[in-house]
Amino acid sequence: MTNPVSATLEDGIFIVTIDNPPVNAASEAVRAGLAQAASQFAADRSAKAMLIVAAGRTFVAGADIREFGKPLSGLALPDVVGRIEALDRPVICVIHGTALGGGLEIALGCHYRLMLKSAKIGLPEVAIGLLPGAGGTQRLPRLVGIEQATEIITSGRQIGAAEAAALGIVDQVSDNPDPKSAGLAFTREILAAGRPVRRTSEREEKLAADRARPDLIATLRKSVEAKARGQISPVRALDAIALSLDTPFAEAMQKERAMFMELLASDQSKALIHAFFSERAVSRIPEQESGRPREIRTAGVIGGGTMGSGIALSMLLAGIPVTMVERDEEGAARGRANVEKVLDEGVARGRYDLTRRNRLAHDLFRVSTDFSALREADLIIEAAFEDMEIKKDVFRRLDQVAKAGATLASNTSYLDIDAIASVTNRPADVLGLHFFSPAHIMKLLEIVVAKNTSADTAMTGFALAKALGKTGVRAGVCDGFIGNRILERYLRLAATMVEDGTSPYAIDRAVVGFGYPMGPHQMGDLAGLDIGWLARKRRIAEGYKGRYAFDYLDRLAEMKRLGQKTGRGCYIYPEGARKGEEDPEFLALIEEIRKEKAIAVRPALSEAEIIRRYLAIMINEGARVVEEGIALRPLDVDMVMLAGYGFPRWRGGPMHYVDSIGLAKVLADLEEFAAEDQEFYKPADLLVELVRKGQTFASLNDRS
Ligand code: 3H9
Repeated sequence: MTNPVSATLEDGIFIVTIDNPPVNAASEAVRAGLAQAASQFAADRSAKAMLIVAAGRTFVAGADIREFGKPLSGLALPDVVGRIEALDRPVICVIHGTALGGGLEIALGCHYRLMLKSAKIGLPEVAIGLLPGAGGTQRLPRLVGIEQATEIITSGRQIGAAEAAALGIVDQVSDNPDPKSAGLAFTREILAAGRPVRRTSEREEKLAADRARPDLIATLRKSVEAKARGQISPVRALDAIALSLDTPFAEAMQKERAMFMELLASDQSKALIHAFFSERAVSRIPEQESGRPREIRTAGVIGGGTMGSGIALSMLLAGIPVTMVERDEEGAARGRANVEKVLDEGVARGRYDLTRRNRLAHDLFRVSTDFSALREADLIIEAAFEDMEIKKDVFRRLDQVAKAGATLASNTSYLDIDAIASVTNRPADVLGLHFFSPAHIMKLLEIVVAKNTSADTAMTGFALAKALGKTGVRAGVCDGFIGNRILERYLRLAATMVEDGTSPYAIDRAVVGFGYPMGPHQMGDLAGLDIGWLARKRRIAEGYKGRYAFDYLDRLAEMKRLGQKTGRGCYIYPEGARKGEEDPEFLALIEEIRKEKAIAVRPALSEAEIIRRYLAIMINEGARVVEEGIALRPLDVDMVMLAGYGFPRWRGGPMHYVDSIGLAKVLADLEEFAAEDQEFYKPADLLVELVRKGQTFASLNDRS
């Protein structure tokens, strides 16, 4: 094992450097190296202080997540931090890049902390189903108090230098971009001032104040539980934080460790770690072998409606200049107004100031009615009306004006990219970029690689996703790509269950109970019921196959009860409310339709039964999407459902989830349901094959 931790003595300062690329994770070797350095410093009486600094782009980004799931080997991180804190001369660290999780916990074990201005800190363990397990739940409350510590630990958010200093987590912020020289200067200051050893674990002032607030933990628990929506790690993190009030430090550390180990063994942390690695693995695509992304300095967007303006915004917010082209002056003005409205909201919410807003709205953003305004654009995204002829017309015109080497994309959510590309003389430069509404917020970007899309073009799509801070997932061409194709299945299932006798409200409750932020009817109301209605009309025109059960939603759309925007849809929204109330008239309407269609109504399904069906149909379509090569791997399906469709992240996505409940069980469920509708529930060949071979979906994740 090479030692990633080195130490030198310079001018009486014992400098310890951690060098474990790419993110200096606290692996077994790093832990051993730090412990060894601490012993060396303890023995070297000529050293007046110890300075911990990291090489490369960041301070320690946490424990080594790759070691999780394997038996602990070597020293545990909390012990290493304890040894550092116990040293009898000042220990200082300098934070650059990101000090996250175990990385920040090492820093909290130091006696003084310097942070570079550009750096960020955080305890994001809850995001992977854990809690800070190297003293974070005990030391942070001693610095910032219980309330702040709970907010920081249960949100897992990253904190900038100014806030960290204001909260008292770090002692000083430095403008010096070089961690080592900044750290040395700070250490000399501390020595010159004769500042003493100051152990975080011995600081009691903040906790003393919190002990005088008897209801504090109970109040915090209510809000943490509500936000966690079924995820256990934030709630357990609060349990651990609460120990700091009444349990001696050493004993609380042992309990923190036990709770950490309990979470590490949980299905939730396995699912969240799967999501963490899948988020990174999705960008591993076959095209990276030969393709190189093209630079995107300027972009164009066709269409200033909801999608077009959202796409323009997401690029503007990433600093990419955008020219938006609309049909006429009125459309252009509307497009600009859509963009500016959201920018104004950003100012009102304090996300950025007026200067930045004006820079984005005026220096970086242009609207035009002339396609030739797109002549210089490196990337042009079409977000016109969802109609093949309109799209083809747009692409013919783009082909005329776009410069050679420009990337041409369509934001279609289901149309055939090959057909769209075929009207240009450069199909290799064409791809699908399927954004989700609201495009400047939603994390998912489906990158649709068509038959003729070149590797460079595909890679450009992925580079764009990264620049926009989105999760790009590669999809092949089919109706609905990955996400909407699976969505179509479970919406159809929901409609069938309603027609057959189950309340739409029970379905929403079951789905929310599973961990989704909302159920299918709440989602319909939020998006606008006209959207699904129009999509179904198209499907009917193209020849809808199978049982049609959406009459109850079509009827609402016909009555102009379109959801939140009209104050009434599946739910009633009292003036200004975003949470709907159940509507007895809607239930009566459903009853009427059941009678009209002479449906043999069955007893309402239980919530467990609703979920059993919901998952079976979702997983089955996920398997088909993988089998057909529309998704590269099961993990790509998981990322789509997590980043774009609200599948609870702590369940890892449908394909990870099915591995944990057993493929054979889902196959048996499908075979049972197939008695009701042979075609709808027909098991995917891939599912059948995996069950036969006794394999999991995870076994397919290694191929790329
Ligand atoms: C913890 O600390 C528990 C303790 O409380 C208690 C212990 C007892 N380990 O994201 P990137 C890999 S829990 C192993 O693309 P960026 C990552 O997979 C941990 N590997 O870069 C990728 O590999 P590849 C708490 C890690 O610049 C490569 O590094 N900490 C780890 O966009 C580059 O990563 C966290 O949860 C890790 N900890 O973002 C922080 N982190 O190239 C997790 C990264 O093979 N990490 N890798 O795909 C992050 O949030 C981001 O990676 C970071 C850099 C912000 C650091």
